[in-house]
Amino acid sequence: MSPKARRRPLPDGADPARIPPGQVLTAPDKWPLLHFGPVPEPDLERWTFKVFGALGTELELNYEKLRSLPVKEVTADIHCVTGWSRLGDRWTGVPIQEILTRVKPAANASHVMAHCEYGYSTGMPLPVLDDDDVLLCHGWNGADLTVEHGFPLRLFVPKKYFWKSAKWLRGLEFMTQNRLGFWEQRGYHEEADPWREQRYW
Ligand SMILES: Nc1nc2c(c(=O)[nH]1)N[C@H]1C(S)=C(S)[C@@H](COP(=O)(O)O)O[C@H]1N2
Ligand SMILES: [Mo]
Repeated sequence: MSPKARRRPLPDGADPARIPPGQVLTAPDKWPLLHFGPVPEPDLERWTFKVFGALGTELELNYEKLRSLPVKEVTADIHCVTGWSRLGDRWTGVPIQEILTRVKPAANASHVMAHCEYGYSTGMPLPVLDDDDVLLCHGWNGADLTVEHGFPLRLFVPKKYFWKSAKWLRGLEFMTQNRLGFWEQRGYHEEADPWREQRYW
């Protein structure tokens, strides 16, 4: 770790072993905002979330249906590729495995693309998505997400750099081969593991 990576002293109780190389904690009351383009204005009457592609059954949910699905809370750390991390926030949403058991990915489905408002996208191998800590997230520390942070729905994939946690999620596309998402096309690392500092190509 470079000495300048620790500009801020760790708050009491923060475990340095939870901070990946080259990352700095935000102040506890600061959650930075980062996105490309404008913040959408959600229209919950018309909003839909679609799961499509290489599946046994496609699925379309409206907002009410989405919020009627089972939820769980995951306590997890987040790491932005630009260098900030936050530890131990509580993230609430529909466990991805609730969705996977409903849509039944095809045997040859290997990758998933998250599709968002205004064309933002990010992709990952199916086993990255299919994990216990991955959520279709609508809540943070006990309240609904704010619109700026992705309400009504964001993907939450805490083991990867935070650009994989796509805000304003509208669809998941199951694919039989890899495709690059918005930042991946612009030079971000496809694997995005913060512990291996897979930031950019
Ligand atoms: N739809 C959308 N989701 C997005 C982005 C974006 O530009 N558009 N930026 C990503 C990046 S680079 C980061 S670091 C996180 C930031 O989330 P936050 O603003 O809630 O901290 O959102 C990710 N999800
Ligand atoms: Mo980011």
